[in-house]
Amino acid sequence: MQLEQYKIDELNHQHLAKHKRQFEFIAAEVTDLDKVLPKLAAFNIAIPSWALGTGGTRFGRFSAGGEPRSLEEKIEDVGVIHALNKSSNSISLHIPWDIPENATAIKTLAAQYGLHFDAVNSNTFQDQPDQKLSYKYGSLHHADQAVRKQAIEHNIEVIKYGVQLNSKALSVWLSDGSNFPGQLNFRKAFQNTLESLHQIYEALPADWKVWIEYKPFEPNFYSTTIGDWGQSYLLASKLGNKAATLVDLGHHLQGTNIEQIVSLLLMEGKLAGFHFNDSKYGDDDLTVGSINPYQLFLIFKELVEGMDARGMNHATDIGWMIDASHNVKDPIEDLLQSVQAIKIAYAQALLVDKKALEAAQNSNDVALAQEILQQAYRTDVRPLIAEASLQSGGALDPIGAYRKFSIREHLIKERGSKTVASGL
Ligand SMILES: [Mn+2]
Repeated sequence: MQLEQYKIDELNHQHLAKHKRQFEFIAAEVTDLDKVLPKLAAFNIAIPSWALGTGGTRFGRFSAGGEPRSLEEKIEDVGVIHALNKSSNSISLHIPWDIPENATAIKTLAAQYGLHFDAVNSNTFQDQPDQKLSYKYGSLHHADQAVRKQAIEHNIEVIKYGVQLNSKALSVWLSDGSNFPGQLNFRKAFQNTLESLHQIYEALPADWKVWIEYKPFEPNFYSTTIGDWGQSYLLASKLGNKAATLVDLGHHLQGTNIEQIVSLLLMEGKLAGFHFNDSKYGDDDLTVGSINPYQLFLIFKELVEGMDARGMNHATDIGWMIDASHNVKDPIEDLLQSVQAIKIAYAQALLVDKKALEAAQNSNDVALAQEILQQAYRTDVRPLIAEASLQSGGALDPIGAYRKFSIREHLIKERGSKTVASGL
C-alpha cells in the first residue's frame, strides 16, 4: 500500500497548533537551530529486511498478521515507515532470506517509495536446504577447508547481489565459535577466519566496504571467534582500508562501556557502522531506547563528537541500521519507535554544549561536565524531531498516524492473518 501525502498532511494539520506551541518553546533554547533541524531531517536509519515480521524465540513465534510474504511486500512496509517518519530511506537485505530475483524490478519498486539499498548481509549461521556442507561447526573459521570455501563463495555471491542493487557494503556476522573448552584451537580458528575474509575482501568492488560484526556469546556459549571489538579490529586492520568494525549495541557483556569503544574506533577511522537495539540481560532483541536511553545518548554524544573531529557527514559516513527482533509488538510500530528513539538521542547529542564541556574537562570540573551532559539529555527534543519530520513531509506523530490510518488492519485484509515473514 502507498500512503497518500494528503492524508498525512491532513492529520498533521489537526495537531499543528499544539505542535507549534511546543516547538517554539524548545526552539527558543536552541542556539543553532538552523543547523540542528537540517541534520535531523537528513538523518536516516536503514531497516533490515528481517525486521518486518515478528521474530521468534527458540520457543515459538506468533504472527502479528499481515506480515510481508515476499521481498516486494517487505519493501512496501519500509515504504510505509519512511512515508510516516521520513527517516528510513533504505533497506538492508539478508541473503538468502531475501534474494532479489529481478534486481531491476526490485530497484524500481524501492525507488517508488523513495528507498535505496543499504549493506547486504550474508548468512553462514544456518544450513540452507540445498547446501552441500554443514556449518554446524562454523563457517569461515572451520577446520575443513572445503567448508570454508563454501562459506567464502556464499559471501562473494552476496556481494554480486549487492552490486546489482547498488549496495556499497557487505556486512558479515559469524556465529563461529565453540561451546566447550578444548573444542577449538583459538589461534587456528582466528587465522582461518582471517584467511577466509581475505579472499572475500579481494572480491570487493573498489568502492565497497566489508563490515565485521562481533558478538560475545550465542549461539556458542564458550567462545566466539569474533567475540569483541578487539578481535574485529584486529581482523579489519590486517585486511586493509576497505574493512572496518561494526558495533551492534546488544552484542556486549553487561556493563561494557560501549561509548568508549565507539570513540576509539572512530578515532582510528575503523567504525563501519552501528546496529541499534536495546537489551536488559543479553543480546539484541528489544526496541531501541526502551531500556537504557541514557546509554544511547552517551553513545551518540561520542558519535557526534568523534565524527565532527574527523569532518565526517553524520548522515552518510557511517552505516546506521536497526537490528532487533520483535516478539510481541507490531513490527512496524516497533521500528517506528526505534527510529524515534535514535533521533531523540541524536538530537540530544547535537545540543551538548561542546565548548563548555571541553572547558570543564580541561579544568577537571567533574560536576560541571556532568551538568552539561545531563542538561542536553534532559531536554525534551521531541518537538524538534516532529518539526524536522513535518518539514520533510512526514507525520508529526508517526505511530499515532499508523494507528489512525489502520495500516495493520489493511495489511491483514490484504495478506491474511497467518502470514509469516522469512527470517529467524
Ligand atoms: Mn547486528
